[in-house]
Amino acid sequence: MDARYKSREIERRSLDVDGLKRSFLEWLVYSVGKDARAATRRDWFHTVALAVRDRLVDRWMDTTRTYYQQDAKRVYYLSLEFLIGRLLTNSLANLGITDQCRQALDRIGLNLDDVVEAEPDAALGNGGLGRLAACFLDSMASEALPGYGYGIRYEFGLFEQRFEHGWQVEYPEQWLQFGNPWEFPRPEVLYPVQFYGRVEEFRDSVGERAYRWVDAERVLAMAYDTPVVGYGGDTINTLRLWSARATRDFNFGHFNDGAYMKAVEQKVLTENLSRVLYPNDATEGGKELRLKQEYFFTSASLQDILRRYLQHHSNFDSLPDKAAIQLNDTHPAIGIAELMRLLVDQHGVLWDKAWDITRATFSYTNHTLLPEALEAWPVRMMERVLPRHMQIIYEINAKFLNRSKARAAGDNARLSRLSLIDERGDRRVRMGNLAFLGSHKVNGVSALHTELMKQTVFADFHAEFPERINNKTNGITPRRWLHQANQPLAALITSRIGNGWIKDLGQIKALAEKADDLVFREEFRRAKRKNKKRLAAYIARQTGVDVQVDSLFDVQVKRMHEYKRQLLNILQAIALYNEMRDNPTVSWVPVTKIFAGKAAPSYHMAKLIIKLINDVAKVVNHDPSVHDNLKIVLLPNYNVTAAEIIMPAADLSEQISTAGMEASGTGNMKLALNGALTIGTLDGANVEIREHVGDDNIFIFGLTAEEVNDLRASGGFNPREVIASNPSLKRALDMISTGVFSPDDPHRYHPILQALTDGGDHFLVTADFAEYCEAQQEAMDLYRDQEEWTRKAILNTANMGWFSSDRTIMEYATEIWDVHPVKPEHPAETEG
Ligand code: D6G
Repeated sequence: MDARYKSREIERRSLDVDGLKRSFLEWLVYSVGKDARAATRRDWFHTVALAVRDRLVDRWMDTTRTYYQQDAKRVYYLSLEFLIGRLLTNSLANLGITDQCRQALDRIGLNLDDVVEAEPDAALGNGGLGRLAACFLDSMASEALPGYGYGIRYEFGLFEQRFEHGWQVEYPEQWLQFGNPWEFPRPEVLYPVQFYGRVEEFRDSVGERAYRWVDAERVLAMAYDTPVVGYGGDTINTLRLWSARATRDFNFGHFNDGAYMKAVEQKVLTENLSRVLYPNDATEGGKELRLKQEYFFTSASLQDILRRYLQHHSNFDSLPDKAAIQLNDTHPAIGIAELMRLLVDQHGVLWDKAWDITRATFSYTNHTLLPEALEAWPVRMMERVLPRHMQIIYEINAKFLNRSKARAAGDNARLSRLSLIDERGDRRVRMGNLAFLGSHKVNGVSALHTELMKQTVFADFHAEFPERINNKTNGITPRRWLHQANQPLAALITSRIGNGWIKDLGQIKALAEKADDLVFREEFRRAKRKNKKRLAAYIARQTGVDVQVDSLFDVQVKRMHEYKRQLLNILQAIALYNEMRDNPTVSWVPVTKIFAGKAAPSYHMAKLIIKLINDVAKVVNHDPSVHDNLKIVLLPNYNVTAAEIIMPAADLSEQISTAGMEASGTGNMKLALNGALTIGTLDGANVEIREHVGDDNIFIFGLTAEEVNDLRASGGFNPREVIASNPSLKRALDMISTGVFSPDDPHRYHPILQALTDGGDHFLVTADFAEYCEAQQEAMDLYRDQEEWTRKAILNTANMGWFSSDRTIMEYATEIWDVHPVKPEHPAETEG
């Protein structure tokens, strides 16, 4: 090879400061096409990202090649959402070249932190479910598991949230506007995906009845690959996202004048399929485009999975030994009917055999018990959009109900609950039931949630298949959520126990004994204070509000939803505000209430609660009589990047959902790992967090899931009585209803007050109010004793090791997928 090329090839791999610097300068000129004088911050971001990307491509190829060579069993994580956030910091840290990169940029006169700021936040998800998928990708790569993510390359991610006069207003999030240096377009990886049309019956070559789907509309799914760097950079997996492309017919057909414009219009409409992420955190049923998105990415992914499998195999017998497909919620559940279609209609596999293969390949994660959030597609829509799948679903259902009939012994109500079709009203396909039936394992995402699944939504299925439901408590990646997001604390931990915790978070337990060490406590506090200063500056930039760094940072960040009860939090804030005004001579613990979160654009109640928080903040923050002892801020546009600033700075973590309604939560884990004390109900993973951090280091209050259930069932709950008997609650509500916070529109909050009274207070805000205020008081009292508070904060960090997504993912790998770590071979490196 020409020496010039050889040296460039080596340089592409070089991880030292000089090599990086030379690459940066070269990339800026030859790929970004700018010279240093004219380069913007964004140009530098693209330059650095491309140079870093160079350094992982070889290992990416090696990883893929090793999987092929060993014909390893792969796991395919199908998810409609991947909330990955920015990738530069993550790639640098996982490759272990953050410091080198910082120095290389230094030598060019640039600051890495500024460059990082130019990266858009990839918000291809709504909240917990999508962020979980992103943490799982990180953990699979870090645990050397052959894992692939499959999803949609939305052109517009989750909307950008701004506040205008305190109201949420949505703007498009154009994350791809300036290009995405991390992705590799694969225009040759194209699969046809069909919609509509009809099903034709015919006799196959041996005279058997067979079906084909004809007269359908075709869309092409085109792949974009993003490398997923595991910690240490040894394993680099693939996230494959699909983008919709019109078929070539649109481009090359012969049209007369009118038809030409129509055809181009049609092309645009077709490609709308991957244009935008649905901004709902609980599915809004009945939207045809959503059904098409789900089928689009699922079908393309399955075709790709079978194509890869067939490179090594000539029949489908060992598909379950080579591929595990995980359904992240019911969004890809149509995949069960699709795999049946591909196996039976396209590859001639017999029905019963295809069904065994399908069930052995799929597994399903349930994320919610809320009945309104369980997907159910109108039969009429399914028949029109996916006619062959509807037939297949009927067939699966008929066989299943036939089998169950004998056991049901005339219990028709039970049979109709087990059915894949909800026959009440306009008939609907229950995607949860399909996912359950077509999977060999079904899991919940926290111990409590899994128990409740057995007792509620899937009680009948659980009786039918008692081995199928299992629990996999969610986790978070310690790389992004501690090592990268909280550098002051990460450095302190490493200085005491080494850096083994980054890969094996269980090691963090060793910090527990340092909780009694005065010097360590002082340093722990100093790290927290640094993070709080950073957040305070961010708050000032975003909202114009100055907050005291030494106040108690009380944080509730998550989607705006009635069951998450931001309303309970703001009511307590009003009560505290009143107390402070009534007792001006008391020396109050200064408190900063920090909220952030988006509401689904059509969720009026959640949007009204946003407005209420902003209205209350305006009054409280400008009232000199509380002497800055209380500040309330609602940060706009909560996303992964904002979370990385907020999580490390929190003192108190609000996890106050109505018990039984939050499946797991992962924000609760991020905050506790970063040394926040939780104030929470016994809901979701809070239950397990309490078990790990200990009862003394968490503030638990409120009704339990069982009590909530009993209270609702008894019908005896009267919120008006509760309000009447609690003067501080009554006063807070009176202030809202008389327009103290909305003088321009005193009736603005009528719907909220109505829901809390005549509406029966479904989320039991009033029922939990008194205990919540007591728990808040306890937290404030404890905060006065900084030594004791810090001790408990350290014990939180030290005891959160179990909540690493590495632990979660290894449980999936061994108990559901039967997938094992594969160490990639790196021939170029071993050749020297
Ligand atoms: C990823 C990684 C790359 C590989 C490509 C195709 O982009 O190394 O060549 O996937 O892999 P298969 O989809 O053919 O397995």
